[in-house]
Amino acid sequence: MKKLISFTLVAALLCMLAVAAAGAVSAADKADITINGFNCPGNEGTTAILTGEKVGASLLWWQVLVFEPDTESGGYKCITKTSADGETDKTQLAIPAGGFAVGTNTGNNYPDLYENDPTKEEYKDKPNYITEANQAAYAAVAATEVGDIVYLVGIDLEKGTIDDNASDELLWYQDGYVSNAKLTFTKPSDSATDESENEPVDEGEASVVNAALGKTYTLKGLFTGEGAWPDEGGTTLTDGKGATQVGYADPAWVGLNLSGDGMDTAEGVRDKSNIVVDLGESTKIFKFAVELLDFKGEAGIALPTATEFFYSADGENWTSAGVGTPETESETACINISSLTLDAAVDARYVKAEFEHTGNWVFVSEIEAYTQTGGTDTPSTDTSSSAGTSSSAGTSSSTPVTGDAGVAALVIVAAVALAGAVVVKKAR
Ligand SMILES: [Ca+2]
Repeated sequence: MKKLISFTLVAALLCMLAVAAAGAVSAADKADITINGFNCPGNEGTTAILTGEKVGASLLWWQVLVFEPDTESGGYKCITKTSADGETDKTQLAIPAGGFAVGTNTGNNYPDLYENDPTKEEYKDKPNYITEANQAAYAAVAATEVGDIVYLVGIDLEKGTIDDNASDELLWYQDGYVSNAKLTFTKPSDSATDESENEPVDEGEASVVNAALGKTYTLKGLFTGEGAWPDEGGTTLTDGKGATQVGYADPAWVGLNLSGDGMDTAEGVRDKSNIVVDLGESTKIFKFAVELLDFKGEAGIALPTATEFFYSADGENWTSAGVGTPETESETACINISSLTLDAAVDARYVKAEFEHTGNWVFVSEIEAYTQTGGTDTPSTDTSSSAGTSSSAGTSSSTPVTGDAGVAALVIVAAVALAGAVVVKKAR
């Protein structure tokens, strides 16, 4: 069984939702809770797993959720929710056997506080603990209700570890920090994203993974002038998170401009911007994708006239893999994917997406390069649905289905029934 982890359907869903009226929100639609700490009640700006018999710390300004194992779902059920009101002491909050708590706080921006009040010596020389990723996790905890079921991804409760890139030099609130650890509201397929709770993968079973996830990259055309849409910390485009807003206000977007860094701005030249990802080692890649803001030219933002994908062994000599195709056809502005699937995988240490600009701006939120691991079949994106995902899988058999996407597919079916106007091309 092959699986594709893709933002394709999520983007399609967002396009559809722009048309369809918002439906009922089930637990499965809730945003993942990204985890950036483990048993660290002294940290600011953290969303951490807490284990033990009790929470054991007052955590007055933290939201805390408590979960117990749920045998029926195979996940964990939220049994207690407490607020960050500055008064509720969580010290005695019990954690059930085999369960855990999640604590989250926003932290302080000390440089800002100190600037506003230089008499406060205690603010001096302390960092800004407020990060976008943790703010999102804080909001996701707030949206969680007692009775919700969550699943662990990249979290080992027994070892007390999470799958992130923290080190002595790189801390959870610093630029460049990436965490793959999260609580999801939909059951993950037994894919490579879940390293902790997987059943053993059968011999010969293939799984498709995004080799660009969490990797470093360089940009040509990043606009750094006034009104920039910056690339915060150089991780935005491989953090596995797509945009959620059809508009440039979403910080998930990075703005590449005809007059951005490294662009040839000579009269009559329309230089091409690009993203180059270092995959770290030679990797067999069979599919490339970028998520783009399809803004129909508004504010100078449009899909590129062409998105060409390249690969290289040394980062200097490039071979074109071909030109990507937008996966969504929409009359209205939307989040779109330009992707390219190859007949045969190529060896790539570096991959590049090069944009021929239609407007001044290309807004991009993610680049992906897919490889297939553990399988004996030839690479393909003709994925079958994984067992145990939503019943909608059967209605979209040619569509890649993951735990998330299964839900997306269900909502898309509903949205099509409601709207009936927008054509969504299925990924090939
Ligand atoms: Ca991203």
